[in-house]
Amino acid sequence: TSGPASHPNLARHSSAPPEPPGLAIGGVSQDNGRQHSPGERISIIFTLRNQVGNLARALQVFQELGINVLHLELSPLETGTNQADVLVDVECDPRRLDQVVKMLNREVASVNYTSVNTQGLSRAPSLSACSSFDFGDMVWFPRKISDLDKAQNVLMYGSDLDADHPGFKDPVYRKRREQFSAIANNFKHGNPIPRVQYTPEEVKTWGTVFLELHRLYVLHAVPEYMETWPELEKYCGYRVDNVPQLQDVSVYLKRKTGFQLRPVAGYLSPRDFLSGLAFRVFHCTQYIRHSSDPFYTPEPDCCHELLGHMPLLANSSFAQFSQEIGLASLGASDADIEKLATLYFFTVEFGLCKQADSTFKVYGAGLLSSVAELQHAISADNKIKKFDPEVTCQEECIITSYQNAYYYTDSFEEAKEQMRAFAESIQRPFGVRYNPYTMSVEVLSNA
Ligand code: HBI
Ligand code: NLE
Ligand code: FE
Repeated sequence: TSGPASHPNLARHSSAPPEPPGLAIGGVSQDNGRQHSPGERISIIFTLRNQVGNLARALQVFQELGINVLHLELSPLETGTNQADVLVDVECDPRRLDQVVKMLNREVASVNYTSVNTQGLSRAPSLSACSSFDFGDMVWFPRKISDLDKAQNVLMYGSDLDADHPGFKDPVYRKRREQFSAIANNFKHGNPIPRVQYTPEEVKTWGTVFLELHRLYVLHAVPEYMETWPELEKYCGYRVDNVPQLQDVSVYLKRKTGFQLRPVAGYLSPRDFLSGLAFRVFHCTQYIRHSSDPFYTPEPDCCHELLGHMPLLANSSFAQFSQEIGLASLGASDADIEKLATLYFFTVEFGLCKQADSTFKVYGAGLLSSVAELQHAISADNKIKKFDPEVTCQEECIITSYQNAYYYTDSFEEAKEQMRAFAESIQRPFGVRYNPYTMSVEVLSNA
C-alpha cells in the first residue's frame, strides 16, 4: 500500500501551491502542510446508496472543505433499500456544520444526524459518543417526502374485507376494491393520483351522503370547517352528482396550505399516517362505502376523507397544527405513538368544541362523514366529556362502531393548543426540523 509520502497528492513540496488536505481515516493523520482550523469533534451520520463511487464522493466533501476525518464506520448494507449508514467523526468548527451538511446532501441519500461533541477532540471514539444513538435502537422514520413510499402499512381492510363489513358478501364491490388497492399500492411520490371513473351506483351513494350531511353541517359544523367549502365547490368539483378527484383536491390544497394527498388502500397504521402529516401529506382512501349503508361505514372511505378531513386541511392554522403533530410523531416510541394517535382520534376524528353561545359544534372528521354517528353524538349529551389529554389518551379508539364517549374543548383553538402541548412533551433523544425547500426533516442532536 502507498503511504502518504509516496502518494503524489500527499507529498510535501514546499515550493508547490498548497494542495487540499488529505483524508485521515481511523486517526491516521495525513497532513500536507496546511493548518487545520481549530475544531471540535463532530459526529455525522448519513445514508448512502450502494453504487460505485458514492462513498468516495461523500468523503470528498470533507477533503474539499479542508476538514480532517478522525473516524469512519459503515453499517452493513441494508438489503431492502440497498443503502448503508455511514458514521464520520470530523474535526471541524461547529459553525461550518451547516455548510458541511449542505454539501453532503448533494452527494448522499440523506444526512440523518449531526452532533457536536462538547467535550472537544479528546473524547474517546465516536461510537461511545453516540452510543445513545445507535443505528440499532433508532426507530426508522421517513426523512424525506419520497420515503413515504416505504411507510404504507395498511391495517384494514385494503381489498380484504371482514365478515362484518357491509360489502363483505358483494363480489362486485370486493372486485372493485381490488382496483383501488392497486392504484394505492402502485403509487409513488411525485406521480399524479390516477383519476377514477366512479360508477353510477357509487355517485348515487356519494350524493345521498352529501345531501344528508349538508343539512347537518349548517347546524353542527364549526365555522372553520364551513369557511373553505365554497372553494372546494369552485375548484375541486364538490357537488351532489360528482365524487371529487383526489388529484384535483391535492392540487388545490397544495396551493392553499401546502398539503398534498396520497392514495392509500385502507386504514393506515397510526405511525405511518402521522408521519405523512410531518411532510404535509394526507393519506386518502379513494374507494367509496358500500351502497347498503351510506350513513355509517366501519373504515375510512372517500366520503370520510373528502367530506370529513379536507375542509379543515384547507385552513392554514389547522394545516400547520397537523404538520406539528406529524413532526412530533417521527421516531417516537410505540407507547408515545399510541397516546398521540388516541388524542388525534378523539380530537381530529371525533372532537367537538364549545362556541361563544355555549352550544357544541363538531370538527371531528369521523362525525362529519357519518350521518348516523353525527346524529348520535349530538343527541347524547351524557356521552360528551371534557377533553383532558392525560385522561383521554387512555381511552380506547373504536374504529368499526360508534364511540363510547366524545370529547369537547372550550374552543377549537384550545383543542389544537392542548394537542400541541402534549406533542411537545414527547421525549426523544433528538429533535427534528422540517426543511420545506427540500421537503425533508433534519435530525438534530439533543446532546
Ligand atoms: N388511515 N386512510 C386513513 N385515513 C385516516 O383518516 C386515518 C388512517 N389511519 C390512522 C388515522 N386516520 C388516525 O385516526 C390516527 O390513528 C392517527
Ligand atoms: N365511521 C366513519 C363514517 O361512516 O364516515 C368512517 C370512519 C372514520 C375513522
Ligand atoms: Fe380520518
